[in-house]
Amino acid sequence: MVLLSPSLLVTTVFLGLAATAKFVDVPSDDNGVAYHSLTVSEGAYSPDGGKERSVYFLNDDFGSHIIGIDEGATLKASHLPLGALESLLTISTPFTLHSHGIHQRDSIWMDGVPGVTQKAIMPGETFTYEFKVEQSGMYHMHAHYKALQDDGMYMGLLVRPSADKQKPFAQISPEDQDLIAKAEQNANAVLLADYRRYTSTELQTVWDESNIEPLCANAILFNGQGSAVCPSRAEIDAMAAGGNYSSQGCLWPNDPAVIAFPDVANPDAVPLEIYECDTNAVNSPLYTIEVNKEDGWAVLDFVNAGGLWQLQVSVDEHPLWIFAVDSEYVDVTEPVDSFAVNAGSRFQAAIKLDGQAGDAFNIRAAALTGVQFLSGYAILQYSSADGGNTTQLVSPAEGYPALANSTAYISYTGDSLTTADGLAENATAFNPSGPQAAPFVASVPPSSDAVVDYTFIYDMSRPNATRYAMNATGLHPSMYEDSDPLVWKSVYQPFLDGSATGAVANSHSIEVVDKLNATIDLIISVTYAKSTGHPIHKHLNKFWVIGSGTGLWNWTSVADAVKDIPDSFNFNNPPLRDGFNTPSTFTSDASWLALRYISDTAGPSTLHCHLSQHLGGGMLSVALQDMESLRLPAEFDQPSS
Ligand SMILES: *[C@@H]1O[C@H](CO)[C@@H](O)[C@H](O)[C@H]1NC(C)=O
Ligand SMILES: *[C@@H]1O[C@H](CO)[C@@H](O)[C@H](O)[C@H]1NC(C)=O
Ligand SMILES: *[C@@H]1O[C@H](CO)[C@@H](O)[C@H](O)[C@H]1NC(C)=O
Ligand SMILES: *[C@@H]1O[C@H](CO)[C@@H](O)[C@H](O)[C@H]1NC(C)=O
Ligand SMILES: *[C@@H]1O[C@H](CO)[C@@H](O)[C@H](O)[C@H]1NC(C)=O
Ligand SMILES: *[C@@H]1O[C@H](CO)[C@@H](O)[C@H](O)[C@H]1NC(C)=O
Ligand SMILES: *[C@@H]1O[C@H](CO)[C@@H](O)[C@H](O)[C@H]1NC(C)=O
Ligand SMILES: *[C@@H]1O[C@H](CO)[C@@H](O)[C@H](O)[C@H]1NC(C)=O
Ligand SMILES: [Cu+2]
Repeated sequence: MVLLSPSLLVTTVFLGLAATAKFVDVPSDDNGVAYHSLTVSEGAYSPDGGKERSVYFLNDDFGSHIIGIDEGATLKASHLPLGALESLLTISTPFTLHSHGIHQRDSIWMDGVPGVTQKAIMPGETFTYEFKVEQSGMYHMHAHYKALQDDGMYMGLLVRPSADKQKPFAQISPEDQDLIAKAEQNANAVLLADYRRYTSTELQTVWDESNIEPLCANAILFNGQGSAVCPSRAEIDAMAAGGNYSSQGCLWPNDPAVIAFPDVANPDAVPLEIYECDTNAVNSPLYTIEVNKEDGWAVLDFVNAGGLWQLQVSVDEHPLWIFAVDSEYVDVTEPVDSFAVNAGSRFQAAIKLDGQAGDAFNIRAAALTGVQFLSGYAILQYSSADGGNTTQLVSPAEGYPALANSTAYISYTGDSLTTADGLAENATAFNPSGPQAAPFVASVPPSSDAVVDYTFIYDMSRPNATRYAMNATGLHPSMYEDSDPLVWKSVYQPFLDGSATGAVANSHSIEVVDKLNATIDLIISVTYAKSTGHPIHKHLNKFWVIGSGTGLWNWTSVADAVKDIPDSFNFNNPPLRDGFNTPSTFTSDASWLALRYISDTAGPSTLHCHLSQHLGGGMLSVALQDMESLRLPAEFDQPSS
């Protein structure tokens, strides 16, 4: 491993220039190792031309660092936090990076959860993540410490499938399948993220002081680029249907709909500027994906790397053939016009390049929430024919950046548009539980009456104004992130023998699975109203989404529930995912999600809500799986003192 010398590091000063996504191809060496040296640094930046704020850069890139490796490679990414250099360049916080969706079958100590699979990396330390990637598709790596992901600490990881892997492209077009496979190899990776002009630490302070969770983003970024959008008052009022929304399209902090704990809420402690749109930030250049009509097809790989909103995504006038979800090929039989991507999830789509050379089309991402109206934009630009000009972008209305004059499939709030809006046909949206979400290579869970070794029922609740819980009190980051990790025997043993005491044990969020290959049901039970949904993410291997519903989960097992409500379950072709949203509780007081998986890896399996403020509020649990067989390499085990 080559360490950069401090003098070299000082020269990597970022000047706050607009970031452009730099896709870095990381080929494997003769030993199959793809080595990528990574520097995490800190500085002031504004992606949209508005107020600067403190952010993190990965190799000087903001929100746009993406690497590509080949399936089967061993990725070695070395993180070199800048230590005692000048203050602008000093990363002042501990952190870890989690490789989201990567199985870590033989490398659980590389899963990147501080206090669970490793000790947090301290300022000035270096750490090398090294693991074999036996999967393919779109992934991301992101901070798993506090809500640092929201400050830009994330990057893309595109794993190109091996040539002999079975691919679903003949289902899209038998004659074009090779073109699509080629487009997949040259995919355009897009890291989506909601952006806020305030750091996660500043927002946490506002939350603590007001007892009102801040729920207002300022822009939606595509690979670190985006523009504020400040629709006119008339336009906001038309969307608001009588509600009182700010210029940023957010419900004000004194609105009962965003106050969960009225007795302790103090709206006056919330700086209202958080909720106002910055009209100076409207003309920032949009991220542009250039495509060439001669290629016939393009592939777009979207990741929701944001921590706040689920996003509805579409490309104007280009139906999306969604061929992989959460990096798993799905049964793609017809295209859709848009899809909803929950925080942490990935959608890979092929589009047919039916536009004309020089044409431009808008790519849209709309926040899916009742408490904010917000869309972000990027541009799909067809290269011009020789000497030709490309389409001029123009602002469609007051408060919008310059956009293409193309026809939308979704509204500013993410709803599908219809013939009533002038479309020839109603726009369609991907159904995450429908047949098109089924794995392409059949993967069937143990059946409805299977022997289930463990049923864990998680009460997704809000113990108080600043806390979220997976169960009981929740596992707040302050309870584990800075501690010795659960992979160490001295730390996990008390949980196995029942002698654990203290806050972590009392959180009732550490479960024990005593054998490998156990069949485990996870019931995610949301027991409070007005939840837009929790995007539940499981580390290590995937789960099957076997059921969901609204109303209170009142059974002790899936088998009992199947007897009462068989239509709420699917054991034939359920989605195979590593993240899935619980149903919203706007029209009922409760909802549930039933997930089934096989515990095929020895070690702690982390399960949590992927919304940063929920994770930061304590919505996390850990299953200690077959810990007796876990063998840590000496350098990751507890140092003997
Ligand atoms: C909307 O809320 C803001 C902030 O609390 C307040 O200043 C304004 O008067 C309210 N407008 C209406 C029409 O209620
Ligand atoms: C391209 O645009 C330039 C400047 O607007 C114009 O002079 C030129 O004629 C255009 N060329 C074509 C092929 O349209
Ligand atoms: C946008 O396209 C429509 C239909 O093609 C056209 O009528 C309209 O004039 C265009 N608007 C602008 C600003 O170019
Ligand atoms: C299209 O959407 C409109 C408005 O929601 C609805 O009334 C109509 O039935 C839909 N048409 C079709 C063919 O589904
Ligand atoms: C949730 O907490 C309760 C105690 O409040 C406990 O009995 C139960 O086992 C916990 N559930 C899980 C999945 O840990
Ligand atoms: C919420 O609960 C946590 C843990 O029990 C406690 O530390 C915190 O002070 C509570 N906050 C409020 C606002 O009650
Ligand atoms: C677990 O399942 C895998 C895959 O079926 C199998 O290879 C392995 O031997 C099993 N291990 C145990 C301990 O059951
Ligand atoms: C559980 O809920 C279902 C559906 O809401 C209902 O039909 C059933 O009666 C309930 N069972 C119990 C024991 O409350
Ligand atoms: Cu949540």
